[in-house]
Amino acid sequence: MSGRAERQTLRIAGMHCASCAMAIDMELEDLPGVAEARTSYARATTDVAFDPARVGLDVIIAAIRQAGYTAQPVT
Ligand SMILES: [Cu+2]
Repeated sequence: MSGRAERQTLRIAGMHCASCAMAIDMELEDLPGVAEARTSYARATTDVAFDPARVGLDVIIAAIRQAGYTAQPVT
């Protein structure tokens, strides 16, 4: 573990129930470099913690898109 973690909130579009949020968490936590993903269906956001040396935000957003949703970084 490098101990370096970056946190980012993403706004998610396309979720229609709480299991969509769980599906996104599982997809993201399968990615090497992602430490934690917490998706809220109610808030339509994902809070993701990742090691920027191992995985980029573009890869995270692509994985969400692959699962059938869209993601936009919240600044
Ligand atoms: Cu759903």
